[in-house]
Amino acid sequence: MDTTIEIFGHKLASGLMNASGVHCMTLEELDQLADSQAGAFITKTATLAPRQGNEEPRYFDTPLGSINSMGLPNLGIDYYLDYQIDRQRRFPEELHFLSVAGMNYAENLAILKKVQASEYTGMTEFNLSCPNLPGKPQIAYDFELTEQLLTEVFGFFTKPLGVKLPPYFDLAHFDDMATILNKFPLAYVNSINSIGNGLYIDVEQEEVVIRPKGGFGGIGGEYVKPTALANVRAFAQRLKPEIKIIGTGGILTGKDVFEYFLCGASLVQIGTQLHQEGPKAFERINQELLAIMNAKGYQTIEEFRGKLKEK
Ligand code: ERO
Repeated sequence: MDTTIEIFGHKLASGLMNASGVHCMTLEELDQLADSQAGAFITKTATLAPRQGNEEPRYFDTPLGSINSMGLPNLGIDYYLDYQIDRQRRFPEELHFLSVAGMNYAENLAILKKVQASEYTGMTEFNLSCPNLPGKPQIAYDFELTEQLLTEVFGFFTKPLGVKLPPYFDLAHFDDMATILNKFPLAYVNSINSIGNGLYIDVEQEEVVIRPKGGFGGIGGEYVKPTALANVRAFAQRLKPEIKIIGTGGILTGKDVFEYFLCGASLVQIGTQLHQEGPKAFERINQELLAIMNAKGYQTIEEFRGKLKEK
C-alpha cells in the first residue's frame, strides 16, 4: 500500500503540495518544501517585476481558517524561473510548478512569453483568480475575457499549462466555464483559490483584522472546504479527462485529502494549514491518509479516485 501518484510523466511519493502563496516566497522556504514530504511544490505567484504587496497587517489566522489580502507580494518572475530551472537541472525526476499572473492583460501575455522562451519545461500555473488587487476583478469571473486570454495564450504557449480558478457557486457557471476550458489543451485546473472578499471581525475591538481594502480579503481554511470540494467534483464531471484537477481549500487532515481524491482530484494543495503548522504538516497528513487507506483496504489512490457515490 502506498500514496504514490503517477502524473504528467512523473512519479510522486505523495499527492500533497503547498498552495501557491504559502511558504514559497523565498529560496529558503522553497528549499524547505523540497526537503519536506510534499510530493511536489509550487512557487509564489510571480509578476514580471518584484512587488511589495499590500500594507500590513495583511494576513490573519481565524479560528476556522484565515483571511488574507497580501496583494501579490513576490520577488519577480526571474527569481522563481531561475530557481525552478536550477532544480530542473539538478533533479530532473521531480515535477516542477511555477505560478504566474500579470497585473494586466498585456503583462499576462508577456510573462507567459518569458516562460515559453526559457529552458523551463515544468508545469506553469496561470493564476486567474487573485482576489486582492484593489481595482482589479478576478479574471476568471469574466468568462469572455478568460476565453479571449486563453485563446491568445495558446497561440504561442506550448508548455504544460494549468489555471488556478476562483470558486464558482452556480451550476450554470460550472457548465459555462467547463465549456470554455474544454476548448484548450490545458494540463490541469486548480480549484479553488481563496473565497474572495470575505470579512472577519474582531468583536472585542469592533474592527476588521487586516488593513488593505477596508478589511476585505480572501478566505481560506475550514470555511472553504465544502465549496472547494463542490468545485472539484463539478469540474471532474464536466472537463475532458485529459485535463487533470488539483484540489485546494481547507485541507487539515488525511480525511480531507481522501475526500478530494473521491471527488476526482489528482493532486491536492494545502495553504492555511501549512501556514499554521509548517512543512511537517505534509508527513502527518500523508500518514493519516495512509491510515484511512489501510482501514478501508485500498492499496492505491487510483482505486478510489473519482469514485464518490451518489445517494
Ligand atoms: O493576495 C495575494 O497575494 C493572493 N491571495 C490569495 O488568496 N490568492 C491569490 O491568488 C493571491 C495573489 C495572486
